[in-house]
Amino acid sequence: METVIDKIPHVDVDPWTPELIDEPYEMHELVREAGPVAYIPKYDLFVVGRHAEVQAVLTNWETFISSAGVGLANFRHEAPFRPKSILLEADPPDHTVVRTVISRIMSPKNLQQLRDLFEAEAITMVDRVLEKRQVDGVKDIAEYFPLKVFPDAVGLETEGRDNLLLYGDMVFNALGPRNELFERSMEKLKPVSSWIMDHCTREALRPGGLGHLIYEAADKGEINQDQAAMLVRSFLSAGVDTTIGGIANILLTLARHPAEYAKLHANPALARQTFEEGLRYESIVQTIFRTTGKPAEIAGVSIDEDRKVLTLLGSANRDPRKWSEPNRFNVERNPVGHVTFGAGIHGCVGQMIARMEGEIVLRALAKKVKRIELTGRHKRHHNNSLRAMHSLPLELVPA
Ligand code: OVM
Repeated sequence: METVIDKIPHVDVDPWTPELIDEPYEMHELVREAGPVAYIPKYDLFVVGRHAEVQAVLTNWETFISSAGVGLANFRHEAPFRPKSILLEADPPDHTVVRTVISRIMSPKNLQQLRDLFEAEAITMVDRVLEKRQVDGVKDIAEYFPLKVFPDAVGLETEGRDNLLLYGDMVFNALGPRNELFERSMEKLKPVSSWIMDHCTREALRPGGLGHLIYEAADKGEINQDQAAMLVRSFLSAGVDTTIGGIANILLTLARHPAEYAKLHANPALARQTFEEGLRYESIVQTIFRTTGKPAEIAGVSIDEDRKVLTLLGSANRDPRKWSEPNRFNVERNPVGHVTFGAGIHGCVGQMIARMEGEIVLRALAKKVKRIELTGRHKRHHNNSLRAMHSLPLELVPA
């Protein structure tokens, strides 16, 4: 019998090879131009790369569910590598309860109280990197800043924070296939995940921090103690590698676009929209999946229940059907509608703190750095779903 798979375009690609992780944009174009929905034979997978369909899938949580996992693994048939996230890997009504709590903790009012602290840290950091002049944009800026301010805000001790990097790498690798990248990042699974879980307890969290606020919600009976620990785990899973990658990517992009950096330097008030355009231009999260929880339809194509659908976020962000000159980095563009933070009920709950971190770093740089020059080749850090960086040799020219 002919099935829908025979009727839609097939794209014979493996998005998780080192080559395509390094440089995904031609593959994105191939997927987008093949059709609104295509099929990847190697993984027996449906894929959407156009903005409209990515948006449609992500905003239809009744059909495209998260509780069967948001990676390639289908939790109806395969065990997750760790206990499921009660936030990321859940559907309403369970999801709604915990999302409400965590949304309130990440409210603009709470985040505003962190702003002065973040700004002071950024200024100190920029003064230090300007003194060195030759820096690694990854180690000295992109990793340094989020690894300082975010765990501080959550209320975590300083000791052992490198575990956060290793854990984030695992969590995001686990969204892809069980390939060598996944296996290698899992080698330290036991010590790293026990460090993480030990730091999700009430006792590990400074009173007044964002982590402790989760336990206060438990004290009020909104969630239970186990859920509180799991929500802290969500902070520690999603809050570090993501912002690090976002900052690394915008540093590389600015170094490659000196005229755009000059605009930012002339007008540091462009910091927030520059970071936003950076998020569109190089989406830090590249791939996220849904599973059809019932028979579904995408752009007129019928898809059976219990199928995995891959949404290519970085591709949607450069879809010419949505954006004019999508491959041009333009700090004066207003990139509303990019899907780097996803969309719908699972849209990134940390997006406001992420934007705040990016904006503050860029403004501090813009004020004191005249030019950002690439002094060598950057190296990507390969991860199954993050567009991450290993190193970025830069010279910072003082103003
Ligand atoms: C989590 C979580 C949330 C968002 C992203 C993420 C894949 C994890 O709840 O653990 O990384």
